[in-house]
Amino acid sequence: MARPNKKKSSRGRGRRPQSTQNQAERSSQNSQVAAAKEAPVKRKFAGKIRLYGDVENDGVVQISFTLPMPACDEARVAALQFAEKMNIQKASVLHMEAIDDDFSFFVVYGQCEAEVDLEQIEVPKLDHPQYGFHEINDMLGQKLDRKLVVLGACIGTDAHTVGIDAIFNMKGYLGDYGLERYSCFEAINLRAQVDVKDLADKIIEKQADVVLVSRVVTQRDSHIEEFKKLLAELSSRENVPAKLIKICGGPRMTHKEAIDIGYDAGFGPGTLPGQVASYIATEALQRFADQQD
Ligand code: B12
Repeated sequence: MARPNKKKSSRGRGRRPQSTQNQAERSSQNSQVAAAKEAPVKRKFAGKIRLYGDVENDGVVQISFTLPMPACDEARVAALQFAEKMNIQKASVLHMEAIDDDFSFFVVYGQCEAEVDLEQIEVPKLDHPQYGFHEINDMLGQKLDRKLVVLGACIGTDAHTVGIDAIFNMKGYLGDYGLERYSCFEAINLRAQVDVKDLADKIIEKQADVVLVSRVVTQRDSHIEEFKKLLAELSSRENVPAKLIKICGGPRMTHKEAIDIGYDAGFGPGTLPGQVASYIATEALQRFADQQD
């Protein structure tokens, strides 16, 4: 990638040297990441299970839904028929409420025979190591001769900035520093309502190493469509960095869905910036460390 290397002296600009940082501040800052850094959780479950209501394997379930009809006796029967068609037996309506003249809300209780075989469940997960803030800065500082350019945006008409801000914000999120705080990243948060064409322009202009894309509005799976639009836009452009790391995230995103649609990684609810930074560090070392002069 043709980008002039920045001098190593730019590392740590605007941040107190590590040695002068208060120990308590460092340990508190790293506490969230440390929690995530514990050994991978061993599976504590196996075999077939049923829904748990009052006692194990009773299959008891409570569901709620809305019907497009007024709350009335006919609606109550319709709700029970829906439950039956969903294989919920011995169903009873616990709660019916008018939520508008022509809509009714239900809570239905019943029993379901369905079983799930846990042995058959495979969930692709990110299995990179979890590093601390200082570890990442030191590691990338030593192995790359420049800062990684990390762009972020919440795309399309989506106005929700809080999620992408949580990942980028210098001050951090839940005690975990955001990417802007890392001396190894040039982190640029374009915030919300960013058109994918504008984001693609920026990726090319900055010759970004990483793009972080957010979608919080997910109605009718619009998040998936919007994430795909960015990929389509990038594939129609020239001079897109060949090794661009593409990450998407939001409250309804999983890593599996992200890789299924062509991203490198996906992050869901409760993501901490340090988890994203650890993934970027791991992936960047694999992709870029061999490009050093
Ligand atoms: C605050 C809020 C707003 C604020 C947003 C202010 C702002 N500057 O962002 C305002 C009032 C503007 C707003 C507007 C709307 N909102 Co709103 N809003 C919320 C609310 C209450 C909280 C969202 C939030 O801030 N969460 C906190 C952050 C930290 O969590 P997060 O977004 O999930 O992000 C985390 C992870 O998902 C992940 N993550 C997210 N993105 C990314 C990206 C990457 C790359 C990575 C690695 C990780 C990552 O990391 C983050 C930190 O852990 C939610 C309901 C809720 N309780 O979630 C509704 C909600 C998101 N809004 C909703 C709706 C419908 C709207 C409106 C369409 C309402 C309307 N009819 O006008 C408009 C949207 C207009 C538009 N053009 O987008 C719906 C969305 C429904 C859906 N499934 O699509 C929700 C779920 C409310 C609801 N139950 O109906 N909203």
